[in-house]
Amino acid sequence: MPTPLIAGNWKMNGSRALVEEFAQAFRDADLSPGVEVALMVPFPYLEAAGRAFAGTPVALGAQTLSDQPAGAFTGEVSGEMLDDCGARLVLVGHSERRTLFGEDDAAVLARVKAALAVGLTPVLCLGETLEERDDGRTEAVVLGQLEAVFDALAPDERGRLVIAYEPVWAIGTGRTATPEQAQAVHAAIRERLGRYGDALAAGMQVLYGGSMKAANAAELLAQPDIDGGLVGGASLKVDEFLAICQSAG
Ligand code: G2H
Repeated sequence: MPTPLIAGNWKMNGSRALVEEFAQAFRDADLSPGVEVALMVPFPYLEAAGRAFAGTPVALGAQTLSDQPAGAFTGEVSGEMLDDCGARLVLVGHSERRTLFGEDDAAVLARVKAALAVGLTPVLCLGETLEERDDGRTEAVVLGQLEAVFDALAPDERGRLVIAYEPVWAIGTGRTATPEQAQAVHAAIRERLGRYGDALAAGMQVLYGGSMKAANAAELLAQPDIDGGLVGGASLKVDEFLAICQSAG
């Protein structure tokens, strides 16, 4: 069984004060050592968060990265810069990046490779829209997004990713996939990962994201193929996020 991972995605929210509030709470928290915790904070807070989270169980993450290593790309942030600021993980292919910023499968793959090149753990996000689900295309879409990356990676690279399944219709809507709906897709993801090796499939952390909160985390995390959560809105409230982390242990 993979170690459970609860990753908070602050999106374009937060402040220095919130970083300090989380650091204090996690310094004092009674968390099971069997749970991994990460917070994906906005770029400007990375360095402060890296310092503040030192000595806590919280690993630092970012929300995206450039596909380029350096150069004349105004406004972009490279993987090496994230690493330099202490980030260990980075989201890639979040549905907001795919839909609002036009990142297609090729762009997602390029960012996964850029993250791997500097030793960051890419958290590869997959998910179908409501229209795709209603058309019965959930697995085709999600597994297609998975294969677009995994087919192009070397065997030794594949095991360095984390996967997050986030049904687009459940993101920030308050509408959560039922545990059974989520488990069905997670099982399909793990089965497809088996094409790249049984050990890889068994060891891969596959997180659920989409309106996860303290009230529904335990039943989602109890599903056999759900190895953690990618938490958006509920990761902005320290008590709520801590409760989710506790329910994973
Ligand atoms: C999905 C999730 C975190 P929320 O985007 O990535 O956000 O929990 O607010 O649905």
